[in-house]
Amino acid sequence: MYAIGERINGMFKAVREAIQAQDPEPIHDLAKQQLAAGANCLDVNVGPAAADPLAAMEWLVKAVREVTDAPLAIDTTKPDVMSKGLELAGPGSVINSTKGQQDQLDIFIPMAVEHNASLIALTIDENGIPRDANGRGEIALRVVAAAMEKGLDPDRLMIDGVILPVNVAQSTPNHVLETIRNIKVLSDPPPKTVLGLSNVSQGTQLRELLNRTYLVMALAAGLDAAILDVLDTELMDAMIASEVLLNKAVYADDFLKAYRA
Ligand code: THG
Repeated sequence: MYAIGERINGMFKAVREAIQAQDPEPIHDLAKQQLAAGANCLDVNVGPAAADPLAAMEWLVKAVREVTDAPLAIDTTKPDVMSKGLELAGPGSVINSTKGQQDQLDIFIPMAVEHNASLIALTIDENGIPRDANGRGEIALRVVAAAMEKGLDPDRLMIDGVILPVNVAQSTPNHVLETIRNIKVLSDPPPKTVLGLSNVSQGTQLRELLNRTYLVMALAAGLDAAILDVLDTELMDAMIASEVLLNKAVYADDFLKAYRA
């Protein structure tokens, strides 16, 4: 599974304060810790409270780049902020994210091609989040067609079925699992699938238990990537055990250690 570390996000107080104070130390630490914990890529989000999101993204990406060349997922809805983030992060980055309506695809698909980036597309459009897996699949199909038309490889496209907190929308986890399974047969080769895992447990009790249980279920449904808390050791252990049980990593008696190495 492609692990995208979620922790460099202005939603977290420590990150928000580091951005405000222009103190790169906490950002350096979060980048290094997440990579050491197994992140393949780092999500970079200035948070909803940033006064000047463009300047904040510029500072944040530069701060991360002071300690690592790892791929970054630039997490913003704003095209100008995305463009600046991609430029500073360099090729091999991830656009996180576009919605599925045509006007958004017309902006973000060419941006992905131009910057040699991957693209996360949410199964949301001008009508909001679909009620079920069929609605999500329809948007995904539209995105796949638009990507083909504009020359973005399906393996550089990641479809996000949009998970919601289980305490608010209890049927959503099932709809998203069904969406992941359906996307595998959308095209040949199919696009990748991704989730913002922690969304499933926002505002609930026993968050870690819900997160790791849902990750295992989503991996069994064929999930390729997740934005998740890689610093949660039990979560990463469950991910590794799933890879072994799904025959995607070789079993060895010390499989946790072997995978981490
Ligand atoms: N899909 C895509 N990108 C995403 C999401 C998604 N990016 C943002 C988000 N969702 C994934 N990242 C997070 C990061 C943190 C939390 C949830 C998802 C989180 N934060 C604590 C909370 O809200 O309770 C903050 C607690 C604190 O303040 O310390 O849970 O779905 N493509």
